[in-house]
Amino acid sequence: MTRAWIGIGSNLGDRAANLETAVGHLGDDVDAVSAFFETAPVGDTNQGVFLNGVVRLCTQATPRELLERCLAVETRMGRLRDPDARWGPRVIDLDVLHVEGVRCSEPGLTLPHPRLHERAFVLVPLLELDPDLVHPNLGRTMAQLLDAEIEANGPLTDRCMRSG
Ligand code: PH2
Ligand code: MG
Ligand code: MG
Repeated sequence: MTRAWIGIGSNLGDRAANLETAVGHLGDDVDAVSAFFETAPVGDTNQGVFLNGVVRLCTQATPRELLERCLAVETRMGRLRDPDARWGPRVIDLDVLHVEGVRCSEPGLTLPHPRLHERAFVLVPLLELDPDLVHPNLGRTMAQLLDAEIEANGPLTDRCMRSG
């Protein structure tokens, strides 16, 4: 069994229900779910506020199978991909963030996720689950990476707040 971390996000419709539904669709492999966080949109800032979280799986699936599982959940939940708005609003987004012991760069699948370390909306929930997890390419813990992110982008207030 391998541990894997999946980032989940939504900024359309009932965002909390969308995240809960996605967790349900990830099935029996779900090992832990972070709190959900209200996060300001990164990239295309002209869209609604996101709700983000991280799910830890304990799984026998390969990284490629995990990617396919995530895409299948997105499709099942009615996600429509607009090629002109890669970072636009979405009912649900599931990203494979990290798989224990895996470093790869293949078409459609780079692990760890290439932007993991620069996104508070990923680091904050990841840190809640596994603060001592080390990024295999950067050699730093999630806690250290979040410190660096805050150093670069300022306080989390107004851009990543625990929901509820
Ligand atoms: N996802 C993106 C782009 N920007 N911003 C926030 N706050 N949360 C996201 O999940 C997110 C984003 C592309 O997947
Ligand atoms: Mg994403
Ligand atoms: Mg995605």
